[in-house]
Amino acid sequence: MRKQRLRLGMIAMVLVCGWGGDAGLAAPKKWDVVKDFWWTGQGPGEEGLMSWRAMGRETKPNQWSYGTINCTGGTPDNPYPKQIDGICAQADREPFVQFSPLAETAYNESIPFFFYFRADPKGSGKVEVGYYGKAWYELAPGFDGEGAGKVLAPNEEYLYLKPVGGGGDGSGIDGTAAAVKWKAPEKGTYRVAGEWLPGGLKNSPEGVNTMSLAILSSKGKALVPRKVVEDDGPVEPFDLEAKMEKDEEIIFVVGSDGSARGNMVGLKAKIETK
Ligand SMILES: [Ca+2]
Ligand SMILES: [Ca+2]
Repeated sequence: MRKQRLRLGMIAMVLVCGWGGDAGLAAPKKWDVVKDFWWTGQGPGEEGLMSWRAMGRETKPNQWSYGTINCTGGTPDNPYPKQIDGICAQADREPFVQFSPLAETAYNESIPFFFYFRADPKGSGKVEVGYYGKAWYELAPGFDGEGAGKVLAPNEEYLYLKPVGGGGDGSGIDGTAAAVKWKAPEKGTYRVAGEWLPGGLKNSPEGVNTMSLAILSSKGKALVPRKVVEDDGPVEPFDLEAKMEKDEEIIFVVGSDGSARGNMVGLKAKIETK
């Protein structure tokens, strides 16, 4: 009787622990566009960096990077597209420009926000990507609209992306976009899930403003094709599997859709190994 109980106990232990302790499935590796956001810049007197560190946030580069995609360049024989789409992300065109840590940063204590930015050479505005502590005014994603109330303080859910605004005639610069990249550490299949949160101002007297969204791979594939959304529109969820080579990148892109006003979008994204 006692022997049998011992044997049952052994079987139960094996079922729970598995042989050798680590014989179970490897835990998936996970990345989060907001929790992993790294910022090395500094405000006046380095206060920005001190505040960032006090929040326990990342300061070292990791799988994520932040910058702009210029899809509008090229030559007449070999033009880039004027809109964000797969070809923008092809490595041989090298349209992506990463923000320079330290040189292109902005910080505000009261929100707080911690941004990277790059001024458009044509003087039509700045591309911005960053962390924002809360939705601080009516244009910020999550302040109102159909995503209302989703961005609490502190904001642990959404990164902020703003493409360059309209300049001159305000047209044809959808392809001067804000971009967030994630580089696959190894070959494999990854699940990419999250949502876009359109900001801006609905029912503006200036009319309806729109923005464009896409998720691309550095091989030129559109993992989620370009889609146009309106100011303060509903959240746009995504949930996909991507087969990636080592060092291939997933690129989250926001374009202006050729118009100037607002053009702010929040991004929530989690990536994990399958
Ligand atoms: Ca709004
Ligand atoms: Ca627009």
